Amino acid sequence: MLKLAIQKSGRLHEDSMKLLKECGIAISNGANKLKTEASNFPLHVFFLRDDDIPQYVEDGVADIGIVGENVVFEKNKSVRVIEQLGFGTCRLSIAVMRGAEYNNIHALEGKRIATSYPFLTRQFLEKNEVSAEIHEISGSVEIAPGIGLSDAICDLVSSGSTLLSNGLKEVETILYSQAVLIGHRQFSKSQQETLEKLLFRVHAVKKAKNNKYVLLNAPNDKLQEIIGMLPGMKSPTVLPLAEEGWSSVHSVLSEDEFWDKIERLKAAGAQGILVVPIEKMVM
Ligand code: PRT
Ligand code: ZN
Repeated sequence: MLKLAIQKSGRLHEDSMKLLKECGIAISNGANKLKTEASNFPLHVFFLRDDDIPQYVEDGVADIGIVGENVVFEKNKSVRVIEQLGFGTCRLSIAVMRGAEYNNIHALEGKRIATSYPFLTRQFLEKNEVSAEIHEISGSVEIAPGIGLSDAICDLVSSGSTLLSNGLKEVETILYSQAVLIGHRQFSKSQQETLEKLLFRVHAVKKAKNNKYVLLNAPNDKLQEIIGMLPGMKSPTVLPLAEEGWSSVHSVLSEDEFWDKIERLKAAGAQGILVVPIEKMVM
């Protein structure tokens, strides 16, 4: 039995639940519960505040957890990052008033910086040999300069619209973050086996998200050229069509090469191109 901690509510809750579902793990939504049990996998799920997850994992109250790297590095507990999960992406940045003069990091010398990330902010300033006053506040950090509480802030940014609407500009990025699976350091043999089972499924889900299944019709005289453009898991599948002189080609394309390849396939004579999302991909 493995105990997994996920965020009870907030930005990572939905995606964490979705990942479990995509891994075929059935749990009831526990938004109002502390704990639930998967019905088809040896997993208990705890619903906690994200800030508490590294501590619970370090203490072994939970064996593994899903939390932002920003929280993992800020809390600096004895846990290990097992896998990056690709959601909850954001960055931890320093921002100053839009009108403030800022040439380089030394503009922060002697300034007051409001943040909920005192550890990472201090570490960054020390690394850059800047001494500034850190004011730890727990919420609405972005309003601090506007009300005269600080000269700068260090906070999470995703779209940048919060900074913009508070008259702030981003000047330094301390960390790029995404949700990660963390774990403590002493798994029993059976826990390790369960973790490996879970990771096998997580990898299949992640891989599928980065790939598309492509089906297309190709005239036989262009077949070799078209096949040459397609990787496939081993090589593309080619089936004859009912219409003489044509074949159906099936393959898998990765997201980043997708648009470029589709254009080239069309130019080479491919027709009726269908692109289908892949649910799981096991290599
Ligand atoms: O209640 P609990 O303590 O569990 O939740 P929380 O309120 O501390 O965290 P929550 O749900 O806000 O965020 C959970 C995690 O989501 C964070 O630790 C990050 O790993 C990740 N994440 C991704 C973000 C953002 N993007 C994000 N944009 N967390 C917060 N923000 C906030 C940011 O603090 C700022 O206020 O959104 C605002 C900026 O967004 P933009 O789009 O305007 O730039
Ligand atoms: Zn929190």
